[in-house]
Parts: sequence; C-alpha cells; structure tokens
Amino acid sequence: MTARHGAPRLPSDAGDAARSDTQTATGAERQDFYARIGHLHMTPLWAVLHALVPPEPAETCVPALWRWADVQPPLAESGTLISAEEAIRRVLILENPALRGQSLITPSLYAGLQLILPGEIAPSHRHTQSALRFVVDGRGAYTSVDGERTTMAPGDFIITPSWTWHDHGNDTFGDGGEPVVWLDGLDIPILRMFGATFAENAAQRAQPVTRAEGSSAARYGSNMLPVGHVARTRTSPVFSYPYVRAREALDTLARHGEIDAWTGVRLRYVNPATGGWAMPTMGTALQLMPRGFAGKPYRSTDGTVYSVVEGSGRVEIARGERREVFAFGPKDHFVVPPWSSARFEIGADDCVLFAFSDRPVHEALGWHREEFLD
Ligand code: 1HN
Repeated sequence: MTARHGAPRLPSDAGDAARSDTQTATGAERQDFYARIGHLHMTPLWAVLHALVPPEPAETCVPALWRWADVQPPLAESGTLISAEEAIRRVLILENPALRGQSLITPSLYAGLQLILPGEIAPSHRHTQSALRFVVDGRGAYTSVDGERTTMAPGDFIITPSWTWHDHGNDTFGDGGEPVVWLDGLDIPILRMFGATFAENAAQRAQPVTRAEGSSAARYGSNMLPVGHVARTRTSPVFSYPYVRAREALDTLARHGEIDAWTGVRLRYVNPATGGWAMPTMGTALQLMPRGFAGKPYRSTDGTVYSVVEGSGRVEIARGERREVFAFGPKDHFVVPPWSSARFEIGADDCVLFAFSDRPVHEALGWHREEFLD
C-alpha cells in the first residue's frame, strides 16, 4: 500500500517522499479514488472548491421582461379554461428563462400573475410560505386574511402572513364587476430549502369574516398601535398598504427634489410594530423616478422583481459582459438577477415601480451587499 492509501497524515507530517508521491498520482489513479469514495457517498472538495466558493456570486438566473401586452391575453384566456375554484389559484407563473420548469423567478423567489373574475372564489387555505399581492389591474376583488377582508385597488400591496387562512373573491357583479389581476410573490424556494413547507385546506370555501374591513388599518396602520401591543411575529400587522397613501408620500418627496441619483425616491414598506421590513423573508418597496430621470447603475445581492405601476422607461441590466435593455410600460414585470446592475432611464411621465426581493433574509444573516456605481 502506498502512503496515499495509508493512514491520514497532517500536511506537516508528510515527508518529501509522500508529497512527491501525491503529486505524481495520475489522473487515472485519482478517478479510481473518486469512484471508490463515491461508493461511500463522499466526494473530494478540491474538485468543486472553486465552484462552491467563487469570488463573486455565480449567475443563477437571467434578466427577463413580461410585457403586459403579451401577458394579458393569455391571462384572460385562462379565465375561459378553468375557474378559480377548480384551479384553487388561477395563476400564470412568471418563470425565469434560465430556470424553466422550476416555478422560480429567481433561485429564492416565486412570482405569478393571478386572475379572479366577478363572482368567483379562490378557496380558503393556509401555508407556511408567506405571500405578497400587488394589484396590477382591475378593482373590486377582495382577499380575506385571518378573518378580515380587504378590497383591492391597483397599486395596493397586501400581505398574507405565514400560516394565516386566506381566500380571495370578487363579489362585484353587473356593470361594476371587473376581472382583477395581481402579482403574487412567495418565498416558496426558501421554505423548500429549509424543509419547512406545510399547507392545509380550510373546511369552508370562504372563511368567516370576524373583523370589520379596515380594522387592521385603524389599529396598526395609522402611525399608532394599541397600547401594550406585543408583536407576536415578524410580519406586519398592517396587511394592506393602499397605493394612494404610498404614492402621495413619494410624490411629496419628489416635488421637494429629494431625488437619489441611483433610485429616485424609494421607500420601503414597514412593519410599524418593529420598524423592520413588512415581511420577514421578502422586502417590498415603492420607487418613483421623475420624468426624464437618467439614473446611475445600482446592484445588490438580492435579485429583485419589479411591477411597473405608472410611466414608462428603459432599464439596462448588466453583469460582466452581459448587457440587456428592456423598454417597459405600465403593468409590465421584469426581474433583475442577484448582483446584476440596473440603470433606469425614464420617459415623459413620472414612473412608479413596485419591487420585491429577498433582501430581509440577506440583512438578517449579515451578507447583504449593494453597490452604487457610476
Ligand atoms: C397561493 O396560496 C396563492 O393564496 C397564490 O393566492 C400563489 C403559489 C404557490 C402556492 C400557493 C394564493 C401560490 C399559492
């Protein structure tokens, strides 16, 4: 038996003879060794070390754009093919072109566009994944969370916290009834990675309403909290953030010229009980860039999904030699991969973007990085 196959020795123990012996191992000998340890479910680190610990994040997905003009017709068509009831959730998933078949928009995030028609109910269930809704088109649908309904209007950001009962409906009939489409964002891949995925269907299609609409907003969303309130979870108790209020805040700041050269005016949605992000795994923000804005490139480790609310423009998404430019307008969606830079040029109207990413996880674990480039 050669020294190579003998008892393990520390590098400092290894004599010259052993070292040169190791260095002269042939490729065939190594392959033979890998095959033998393979039977023991072991593999040599040195063959994969560079891939495991690259100097910068490996590219795991690509930039992609979903234009409303392309997406709206098949969404409407899906409404003729299956009911919300039968589908449970009638959603067309936004799949990253580099991750087809995996229901992922980035390696850590799921996104989809959900349609609900007047008179429909998407039945009540709960799961450990957290979900966010961002209303894209139509008004009058509602979502019920934990016994309280909230009515949806375009641009509203609504939270379904982990393990809360939720169902959606649209009980506006007649002339007032509109198909409603919203963006769903879920932390599905994160929970899958940690083996923490659980789900349950409710006995009733629609959960009983136990609190008046608006009571969460009054209790938690008025810059006040019930005296003695103790946060039981890291998810915001405000579960609906209406567009009108967020939009007005951005507008006031923009009119006073507080425009960041990279991001315009960007505010994050907050959990008023903790000051942290509104959701523990997904960070959400609303961003206004004024008409004619020509931004500088920004990049961060959190891959980010954007929903265009108002205005139009171009975004250049770059990573190394790869560079892509998307022209976007209202109700379009696009994704900026982790550590790709994004640079915006805005058209003739002020532009408002909703964005979500897994940034709270990066921050909580101490590895978030961002760069404001020139
Ligand atoms: C879900 O429960 C909803 O409640 C939407 O609207 C999308 C995607 C995967 C798993 C559960 C919803 C979902 C989902």
